[in-house]
Amino acid sequence: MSDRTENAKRVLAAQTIELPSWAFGNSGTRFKVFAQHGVPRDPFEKLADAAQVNQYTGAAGSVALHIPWDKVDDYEALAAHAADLGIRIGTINSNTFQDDDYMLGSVCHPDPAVRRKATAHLLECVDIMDATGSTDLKLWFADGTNYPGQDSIADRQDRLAEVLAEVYARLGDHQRLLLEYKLFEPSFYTMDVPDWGTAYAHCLKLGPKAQVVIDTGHHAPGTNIEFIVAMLLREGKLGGFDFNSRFYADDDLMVGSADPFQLFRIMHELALRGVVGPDSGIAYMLDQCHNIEPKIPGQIRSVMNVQEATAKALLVDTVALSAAQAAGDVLGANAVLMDAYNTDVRSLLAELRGEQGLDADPMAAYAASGYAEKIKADRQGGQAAGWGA
Ligand code: RM4
Ligand code: MN
Repeated sequence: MSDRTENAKRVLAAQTIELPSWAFGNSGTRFKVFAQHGVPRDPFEKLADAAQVNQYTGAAGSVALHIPWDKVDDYEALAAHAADLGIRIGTINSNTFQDDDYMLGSVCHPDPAVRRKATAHLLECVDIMDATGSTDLKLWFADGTNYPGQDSIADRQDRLAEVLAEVYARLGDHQRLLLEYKLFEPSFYTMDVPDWGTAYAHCLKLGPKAQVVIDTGHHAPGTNIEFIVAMLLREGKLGGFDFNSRFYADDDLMVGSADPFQLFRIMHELALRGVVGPDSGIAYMLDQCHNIEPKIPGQIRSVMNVQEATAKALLVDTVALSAAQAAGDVLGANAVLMDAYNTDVRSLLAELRGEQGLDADPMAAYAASGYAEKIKADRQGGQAAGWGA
């Protein structure tokens, strides 16, 4: 086995990808939420489903919560339940976009009372981090405007900065604030955090515990995301990823399904800098919805897609690449990259799984386990978790 393959296996064995609790509940588009049988009815059952993904991939040991969707009376009990299942609670995601009060925004709203309410929610999320042992607070704001003149662009930034500073001050030494940007939707004229530059500017002002999150679905079509990755890494401000894929807008499809080459290019930038592993300070997670496909295998497939892109990125012959780049060998450099991308890494990953005591084929192993049939039979009655609940 070549050194590169061996190194790839070592890095892949340690790689972890966080799962979003909301991927296990019912979801849909703004036209229709499709109910599936056997979906979790509470956060405890969401964790149980997430643990299945970890059981068959060995690479998904943590779950992100979304508050208030995952509100429980006893967060210590929820964290203990996760530990019993061999996983842990990861990022805490705030939600200031589903309350009537937030029609004109939350932390950027012109009314100080609404801003206060949103701030209180964010501070509550930090309390939940304390109770669950979570270290990352992920902030995504639906704030923005639909019409020119609707509100002051600059004043909204001041309001945002003020709230962020208050939340930042509440963080413990080991906790971080991860700020996520999104170009458009739900607002269409301006979003208050539309791009990485805005997120970066706020994080820079806040301090070292504030970092930027890249959601792969949150850019204009054609945006070179790997360039953003390289820039944020260079500035030490890349805090995490929300992986998914898109054809048109924020489609939240399975990562690597629409554009596996883009995912490879992103992983290449990360592999070059040696920041693929769990100690990198980069929170890698999925942020997807499975509207028409079964959810647990959808998550398993997504984890595998990230692993495949990572494996290919780790197989890039970086010595040959640097030599070709230094020599100005345009075609040679490109060929080195494409060689890695065109490598079939499925057998390497199957072999690795065997070494880890996992089934070589996680999709087949899950399908054969009977878990899907069991939850369909067991989860009768109660209210299925779903979009907006
Ligand atoms: C947003 C954003 C957030 C996610 C919500 C559900 O578009 O991507 O990260 O928490 O959706
Ligand atoms: Mn996201």
